[in-house]
Amino acid sequence: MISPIISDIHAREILDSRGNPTIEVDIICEGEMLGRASVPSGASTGEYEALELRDGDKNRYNGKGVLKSIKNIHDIIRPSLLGKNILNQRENDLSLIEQDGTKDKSKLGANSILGVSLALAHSGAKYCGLPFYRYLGGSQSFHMPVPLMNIVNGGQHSNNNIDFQEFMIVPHGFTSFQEALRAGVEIFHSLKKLLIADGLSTAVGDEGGFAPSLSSNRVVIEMILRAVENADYRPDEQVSLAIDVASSEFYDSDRKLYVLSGEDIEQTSEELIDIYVKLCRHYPIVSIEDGLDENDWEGWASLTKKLGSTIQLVGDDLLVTNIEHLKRAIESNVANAILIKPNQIGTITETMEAIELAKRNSYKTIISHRSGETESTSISHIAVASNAGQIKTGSLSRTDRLIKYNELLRIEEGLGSSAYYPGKNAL
Ligand code: 2PG
Ligand code: MG
Repeated sequence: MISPIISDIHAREILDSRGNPTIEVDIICEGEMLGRASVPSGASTGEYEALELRDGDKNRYNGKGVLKSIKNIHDIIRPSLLGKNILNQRENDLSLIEQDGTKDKSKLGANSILGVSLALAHSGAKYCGLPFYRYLGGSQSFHMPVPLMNIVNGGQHSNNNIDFQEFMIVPHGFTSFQEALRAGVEIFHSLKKLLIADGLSTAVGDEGGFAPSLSSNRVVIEMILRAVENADYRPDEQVSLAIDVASSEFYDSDRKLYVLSGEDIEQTSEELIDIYVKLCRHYPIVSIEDGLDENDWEGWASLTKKLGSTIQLVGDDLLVTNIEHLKRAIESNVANAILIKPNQIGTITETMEAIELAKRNSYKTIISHRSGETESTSISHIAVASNAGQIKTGSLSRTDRLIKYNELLRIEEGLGSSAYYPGKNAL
C-alpha cells in the first residue's frame, strides 16, 4: 500500500474555458500521482477576493500567464509540504495560509494555494478509496443540490446589451436531481426555439447560456417564462427564476448611482430596490444575487429588510466566501445566503468554514463555478459533501458546465436510495 506522505508536487499551466492560462497541480506519493486539481477564474470578480496571481508579461497570453504562480508552488510550497501527510488537510491548509501571510493571499497567489489545497483533498480521497464528496463530507452527505441554471447571459459574460449578468431557472419542483436537470435541459431547448422564431441570436456566452440582444431585463424574464411553459413545466410551482445582477459591474461609486446602460436609466440604491420589489411581485423570482454593490452595505440592509423575508438574497462579490465579511453581514442583517467559490478565498478548509458559519446562522449556501472554468468537477462534490442545498454551475451547453451536472448524476446514482433532492426546502 502506498504511503500518504507527499513525495512530490508538480504544477503546470493549462487553459480554462475562455482560453486563458490557469494552474493544475499534481500531488505525488511514492512516485504515484494521487490527486490532481485545477483552478477556475472569474470575470466579474469581487474587489475583496483573494488575489489571482498572473504574470503580467504581455508577450505571453496577453499578460495572463501563470508561471509566477507555478514557480511559487515549486520553489516555496513544494519544499514546505514534502514529507507531510496528505490526510492532514486542515493542518496543511493552515500552513499554506501561514506561509503566505497576507490577508488576500497575494504573496503566493490564491490560485497557487487553491490548486495545492484542492489537489491534496483529491489525493486524500484517492488514498482512502472514497468518492471525493464522501471523503470531504463523511457518511451524512446525501443532499443533492438544486441547480441554478444560467440560461441567459448578460453583463460581463456576453457582448449584448443586457445589464443583469445571469438569468437562471431553478427547477425545484422535482423529486430527484436527475429530473430537475432534465427539466432544465428541456427548457433550454425550448428557449432556443423561441429565440430562433424571433430571429434572435442563439450564440452562447461564457457560461453556455444564450446571449441575445434583448431590449430589457423584463423581456428576458418573460421569454424564459414562455420557454418554461412551452416545455410543459409550471412556472413557480415547478420552476422558478433566479437573477445574478452583478451590480458592482455597473455601479458608479462617485455618484452613488447604478447605471443600467441597456435600459438607459440611472438608479439610486432605493430606486433599484423598488425595481426588484416590482419584479418579484410580477414574476416567480426566488433569488437575487449581488442586487447591490459590494460596498453599498447601507443599501444592502434596506434591500434585506424589504425582500429578505420573501426571497433569497445572495452575497457573492459582497461576501467573497470570506468569514470576516460573512460575520459582518450576519451582525448587520444583510443578505440571507452566500455564494461559495473556493477560489475567492483560496483553500478548501476556509471554503468549508464559510459554509459552516453560514449554516449555523441560517444563511443558505450555493456552491458556485466561475465564468472561466476547467474540466474539474470538484464543486459538484463540494456541494454534496457540505449538503449545501444549491449549486450554480451555468447553462445546459458547453462541456465545462455540463461536466459538473454529469458528475452530479453519477453522485446521485452512487447515493442510491439515500439521495435526497430538497427542492424548495433548499431555498
Ligand atoms: C458570478 C460568477 C459565476 P464570475 O458572478 O457569480 O457565475 O461570475 O466567475 O465571472 O465572477
Ligand atoms: Mg455573482
